[in-house]
Amino acid sequence: MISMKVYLRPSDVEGIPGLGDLILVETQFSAYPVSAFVGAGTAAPEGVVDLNNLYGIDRTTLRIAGGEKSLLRIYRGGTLSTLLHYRRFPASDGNVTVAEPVKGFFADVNLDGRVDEEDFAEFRKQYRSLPDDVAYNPDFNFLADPAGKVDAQDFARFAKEYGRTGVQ
Ligand SMILES: [Ca+2]
Repeated sequence: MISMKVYLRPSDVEGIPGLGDLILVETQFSAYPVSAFVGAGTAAPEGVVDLNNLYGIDRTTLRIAGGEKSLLRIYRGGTLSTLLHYRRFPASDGNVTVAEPVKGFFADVNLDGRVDEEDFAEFRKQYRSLPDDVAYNPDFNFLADPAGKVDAQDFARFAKEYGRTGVQ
């Protein structure tokens, strides 16, 4: 099982933050995504996704070794915006555990091993966004600064890595 905390905007502190958000987990190894509601069976703003419900192409339970690429899509109930988080599945020891999905190298946004124009296209969508914007995605605040804006400093960090291949 994986546990994903959804991003809460600074102005979301009122009420029950994150409640009503839907998490969808997709991986290339399964044609069928799995979903979970944030707060169902756990405390918001966390959503727990049962990876035992992932089915492989042969329609049997997908065996997860850990490290497989996945895309977590967060449909935000309050704002109707969608946040995309590229992650890898945590390593599994065969027991039932709850772990957070693993981030990759920051500049290889889509985790395909290359820092290229596809990553830049994702970055560009987030450029100049602020922590309170409905589509703000903290994955793109490469340089953790107090203001949190996705700005020229983040772009500079990204640009330094541009063109890299074989990124783990
Ligand atoms: Ca990439």
